[in-house]
Amino acid sequence: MATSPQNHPDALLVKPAKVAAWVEEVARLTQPARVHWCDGSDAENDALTQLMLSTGDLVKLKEESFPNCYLHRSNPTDVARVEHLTFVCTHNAEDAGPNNYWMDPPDGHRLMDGFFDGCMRGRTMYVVPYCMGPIDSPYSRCGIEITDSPYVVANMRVMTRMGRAALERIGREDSFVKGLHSIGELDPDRRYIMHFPEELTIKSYGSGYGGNALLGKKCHALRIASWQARDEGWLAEHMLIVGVESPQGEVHYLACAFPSACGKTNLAMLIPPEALPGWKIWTLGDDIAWLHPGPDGRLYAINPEAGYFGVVPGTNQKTNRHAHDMIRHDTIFTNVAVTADNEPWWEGLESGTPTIDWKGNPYDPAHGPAAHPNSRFTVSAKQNPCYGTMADAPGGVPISAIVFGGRRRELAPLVFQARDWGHGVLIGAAMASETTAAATGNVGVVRRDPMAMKPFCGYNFGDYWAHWLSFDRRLPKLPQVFHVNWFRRNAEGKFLWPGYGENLRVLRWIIDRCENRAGAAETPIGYLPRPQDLDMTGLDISPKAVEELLSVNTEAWRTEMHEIGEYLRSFAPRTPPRILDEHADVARRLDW
Ligand code: GTP
Ligand code: SPV
Ligand code: MN
Repeated sequence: MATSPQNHPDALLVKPAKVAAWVEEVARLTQPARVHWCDGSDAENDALTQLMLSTGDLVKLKEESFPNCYLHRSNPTDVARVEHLTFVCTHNAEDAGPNNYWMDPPDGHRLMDGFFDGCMRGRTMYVVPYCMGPIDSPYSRCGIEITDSPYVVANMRVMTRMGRAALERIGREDSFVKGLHSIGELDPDRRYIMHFPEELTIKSYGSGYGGNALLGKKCHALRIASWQARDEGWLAEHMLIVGVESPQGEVHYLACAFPSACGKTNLAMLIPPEALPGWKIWTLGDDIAWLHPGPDGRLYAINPEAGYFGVVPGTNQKTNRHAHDMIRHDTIFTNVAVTADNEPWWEGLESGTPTIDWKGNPYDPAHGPAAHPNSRFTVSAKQNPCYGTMADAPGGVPISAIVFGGRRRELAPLVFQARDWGHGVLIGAAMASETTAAATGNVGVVRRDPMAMKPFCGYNFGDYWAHWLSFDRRLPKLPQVFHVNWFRRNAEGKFLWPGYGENLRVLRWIIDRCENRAGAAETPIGYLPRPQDLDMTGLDISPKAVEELLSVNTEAWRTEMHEIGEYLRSFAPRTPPRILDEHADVARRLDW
């Protein structure tokens, strides 16, 4: 790609011609007062912060206890992803599949360009070059986000490798993902998140929030990347990546897919309980994994992100001390409450009293929680006390186990293991979970969320399952596949399993199964640990609770398998026959 001569203040940035041409085209459409190419420098970030403090986009938090921390209050109608306004535009509607809202690409462009026409008048248009993944990794992919939101720029700087190095890489490569974003009027009736995977293009209008607006994240690294991954033989997944080191120094890497607000950040930063001395946890990623067949026939993972956009409520010294400590400096908080002396506050924090709620009003418990249930922190991964430096390894880390998981008060046991890869893909495809505040709509309703990708798969789930199934032809050394559920409840509605740090006991069994050194019972749905197969040293849990957590209710599972069958078949004619065979196999075992 050739480069064009520089045009003004950012004179030190070399602007690749393809990028410059697109930026000009967008500027003609959106009519900004100024164009700012972001270099990612500290000086640039300081200036943006000052600007946002002056406009009220950011509020400074108490410097003595929360140095360099800021609060952003988003528009109260703009606090979560909007799945009903998120579209995948492909020439053939079947390619987007029943799992996506679809529009014909020309219609999608017409609709969006109508919104973008003149929308940046009087505003600054920021050109944000970013790299998803280590800057020197062959697996990384770059993009440019054009946005009129300085808050988005500040977040993209933390969440991605943003600025000069990314632009240089784009200059060396031939393609980049084009993401056009404007907060518009923040009007829910003029809000769409539109993807054109065949053109590597994203257009997002009318929201400034997280996954709707930080286009490198869900829009690029999952929806567009999953499409590319299918064509190129890899996987882009809604997964954390964690390294588990035993007291003997043996390290295993796990990639775990849990739906939004179902425990990825927490598991990725797990603090080993005192009863399991010598264990260490390394966080590689907390939300997205790109998985590639590696040279030795194993599956390798990189985290395309550089920061965490994590759920705030529930974070405290006991649940996750690392997260609690990590967000005490250099953090952007979105939609939390504040105390009288201007410290951030959220439900689950064990000290302080909220005086101002997330909307900026005096706190009144009659009006709901003080912090929004989907309030978030944005923080650099480097601030994580258990940051795994292998996250920067260009070749990624080899994955021993893939773990699927949902939030289910009933049915799904604490953990079970797939018989083989095909069965594992069925388990992923059959995942279900209670909805959470991460997306607008009802909370607590069980829905199918295959591989935790319901909101994020950029193409037809039928094709996606076929792609997953194909990996046993691509990979001689497949990871083992498991399913976990930390969220089972008893008749009184209490969690049966203590969760958080104690989840390490389950990870241990998973690793030991991968190494063929742990026992299990064979059941119709897969291998389950018997109570004696889990290390319960020092854990205060009743034998009855353990029995319930490790039981398979055949009758309930028959009903479940029936529903799963209907669901899989609803993707016909794209449902792969092989996944129906896997389904029939489990159904047959349940009828024994
Ligand atoms: P996204 O960023 O939306 O993709 O979510 P995530 O999967 O990273 O979820 P996160 O780890 O932020 O957890 C969401 C909520 O689940 C928080 O309120 C946690 O406190 C809670 N949670 C996490 N792990 C556990 C657990 O093991 N047990 C219980 N009971 N709750 C948990
Ligand atoms: C999720 O909802 O899964 C998130 C937050 O990780 S967002 O970036 O808003 O999608
Ligand atoms: Mn997520």
